[in-house]
Amino acid sequence: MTEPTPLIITAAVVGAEVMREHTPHVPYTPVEIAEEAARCRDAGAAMVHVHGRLDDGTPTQDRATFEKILNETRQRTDALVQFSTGGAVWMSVDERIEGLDLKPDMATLTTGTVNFGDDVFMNSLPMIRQIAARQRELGIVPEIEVFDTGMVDTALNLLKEGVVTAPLHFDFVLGVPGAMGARPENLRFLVEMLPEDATWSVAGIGRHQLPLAELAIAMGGHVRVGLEDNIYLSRGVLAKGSYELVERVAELAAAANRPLATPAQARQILQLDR
Ligand code: KMH
Ligand code: ZN
Repeated sequence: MTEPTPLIITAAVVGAEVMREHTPHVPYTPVEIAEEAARCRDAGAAMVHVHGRLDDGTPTQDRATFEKILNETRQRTDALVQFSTGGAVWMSVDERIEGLDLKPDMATLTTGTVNFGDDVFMNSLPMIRQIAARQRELGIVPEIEVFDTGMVDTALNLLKEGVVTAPLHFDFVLGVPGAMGARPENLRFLVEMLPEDATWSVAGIGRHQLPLAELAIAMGGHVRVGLEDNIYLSRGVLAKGSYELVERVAELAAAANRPLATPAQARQILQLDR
């Protein structure tokens, strides 16, 4: 019998939308983010996905903030660090990729424009090409963020053009209002579109987070959880941090006999040293 692929849990500890008014547990400062990253690693995460925040919680992609986040995190944990290049909906591309030269272990690349609640998350083809070119130049492997079906097609077209290189790693972000829904059949459909050598994870938004995580574990994919995407552990119960959501996924993985990937294993599975 073949051994199951170790499960990579990515903890999205802070995004650009969830504020302290929504949950007191969202980290803002680089030290808070790094401490949360370490708790998530202890709970079983191999990677953290991060955005920057000013001390008052305002989203920022400022290079100096990312430098502090990276240094503080690396002092506390061996978790891989993935930078967002999505930032917040109002940011320019130049602003969104300012910190990439700090060489995080990975960085995101959204391959299309999408409604994002009442806003629009803008990613025109020239913008995508600019972000991908910078990542290539710096040797950073992208995680392709997919909010809707056409984004997979675009990624595959960019692969043919050589803008991104195989093997691709996708993260399906399902359940953003205005984007693709978080139905199980949507996940199955997206996975069927992928080339043989691709890897994937799922990030369900809100109440869809843990059910989709359980499905991804069963399907052999990987999982992203955390306060960026969902602030509740169960109905009406706030997670005390992203680490509690990671703990829950670790339990689901144990029940399904999926071992958890270490950061070194995640690096190998995603071929980050290609
Ligand atoms: N904050 C969203 C508009 C990413 O991190 O790459 C975009 C986002 C995607 O969160
Ligand atoms: Zn993000």
